[in-house]
Amino acid sequence: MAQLRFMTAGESHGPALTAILEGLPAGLRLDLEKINSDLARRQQGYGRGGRMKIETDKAEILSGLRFGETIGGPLTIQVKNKDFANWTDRMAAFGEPAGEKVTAARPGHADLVGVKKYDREDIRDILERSSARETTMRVAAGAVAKQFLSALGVEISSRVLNIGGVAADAAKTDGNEASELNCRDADAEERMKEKIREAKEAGDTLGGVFEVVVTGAPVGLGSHIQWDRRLDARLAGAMMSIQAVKGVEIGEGFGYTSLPGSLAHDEMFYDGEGRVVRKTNRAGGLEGGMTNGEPIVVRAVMKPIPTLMQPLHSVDIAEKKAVLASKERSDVCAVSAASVVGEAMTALVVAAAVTEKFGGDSMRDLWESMRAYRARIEEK
Ligand code: EPS
Repeated sequence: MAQLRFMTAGESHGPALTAILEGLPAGLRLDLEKINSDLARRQQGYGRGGRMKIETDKAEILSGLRFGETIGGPLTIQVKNKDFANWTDRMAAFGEPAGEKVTAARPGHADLVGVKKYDREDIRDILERSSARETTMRVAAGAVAKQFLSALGVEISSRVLNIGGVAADAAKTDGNEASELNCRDADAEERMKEKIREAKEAGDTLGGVFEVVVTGAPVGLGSHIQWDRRLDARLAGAMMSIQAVKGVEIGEGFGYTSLPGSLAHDEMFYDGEGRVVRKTNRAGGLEGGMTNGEPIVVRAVMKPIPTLMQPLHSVDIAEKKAVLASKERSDVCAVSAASVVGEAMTALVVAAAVTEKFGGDSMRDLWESMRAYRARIEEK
């Protein structure tokens, strides 16, 4: 039984970015527009840099799909880098090295460790792959996973909760889902934009917090049986794998610090029809590493982007002397983009757990297996 898995390839200024998804059941209808609209959502956001003006990311499907339906083979997705046209000499696969080497490392980036570990002299060999441009393919693959989950009644959304210390009121929902910063508190979004404007003027960058919510996931994805089968662990790992993410919490998360046990859990009651219901969801939809039927709630904190227009003190690896870090074109704040990447990573992890639990070489088999399981669960 193939569990859904994926890989990405490509450099930020190389010819193209690629993702391969394996383990999608045959018979899933895919809408290219839904992939492209998530790619566009990832590109938008107040505080994004110049690169987003160059690119209009569009997905091409190179394998695994015929006439809009998956056929069981690996799905290959490609997004071309328009900017490659300006980098053909410096990013050529063959030929003589061109362009100046990048030798001033940026604190907080993969630059210094990367050149040491991979025995390179040009930091560009590292930054091209460590760049958050790679998240384009996570979003493309995630948009496929979202369509797969949606066909099973599972939906995923995200929102930004904090940028540079400006917190949104989590209870507010007057913000537009398609707003520039993906914040549901319209008032806070204006203050976040002001904060980003100030940071930009100061040559600085900002981080923040985003939240991803999954609804409709069946009970029992993941398992308490082994550490690496716990779904909360897999979600946390997937979130931490997003460039610049430094912390993850599920449900009440770090808030548990100030709650006694009597207020920390989600009490269970029977409704009139013998179903177990809860009044709270502090566990964030996960108990014992398994989904419990409540919405899955994951939050992540993104550190401020380490490429600064007012660079930090650092070192030049060629001359072995003190310098200011290199100034690459970059974003002032990419938390709203990260929220779209968070949706994608969550979708990929939940979709993998679904294929693990229900198997199915075809969507028909999978629907049948899920239906029978749900019927048994209902009887409990
Ligand atoms: C990004 C593309 C990159 C950066 C940014 C994110 O493009 P370029 O390097 O050509 O400007 O704008 O990458 C980083 C912030 C980073 O630290 O690497 C993208 O597509 O999201």
